Amino acid sequence: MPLQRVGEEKKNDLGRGGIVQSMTDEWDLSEAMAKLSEALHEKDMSVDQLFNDFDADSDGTINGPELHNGIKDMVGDVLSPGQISQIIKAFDVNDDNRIDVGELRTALGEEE
Ligand SMILES: [Ca+2]
Ligand SMILES: [Ca+2]
Repeated sequence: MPLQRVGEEKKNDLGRGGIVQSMTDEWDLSEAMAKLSEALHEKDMSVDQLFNDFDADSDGTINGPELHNGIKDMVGDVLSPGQISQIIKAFDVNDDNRIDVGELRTALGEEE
């Protein structure tokens, strides 16, 4: 094991302690968001970078398929369409069924 940063250990237990069941009823939106936020910090990316990464067609919004692929690449979880739409609903402030960069910032609690 390489050096482990103190304080990270507790958070990582959630994802690494066991098999992550992304396809069950146990799936939990807040946990998915926490993982996304954690991945962001691990990769040392800003929310803007993450957004540009997810927004495959660069139209300034993230739709369902983009979110699905983005989470798959970023977190490694393959989410169901139902789970994706739960995330979009939770993030989507202006109700256009897409996530814009401001909504993503709010959702991930960017502190800048
Ligand atoms: Ca897009
Ligand atoms: Ca929106």
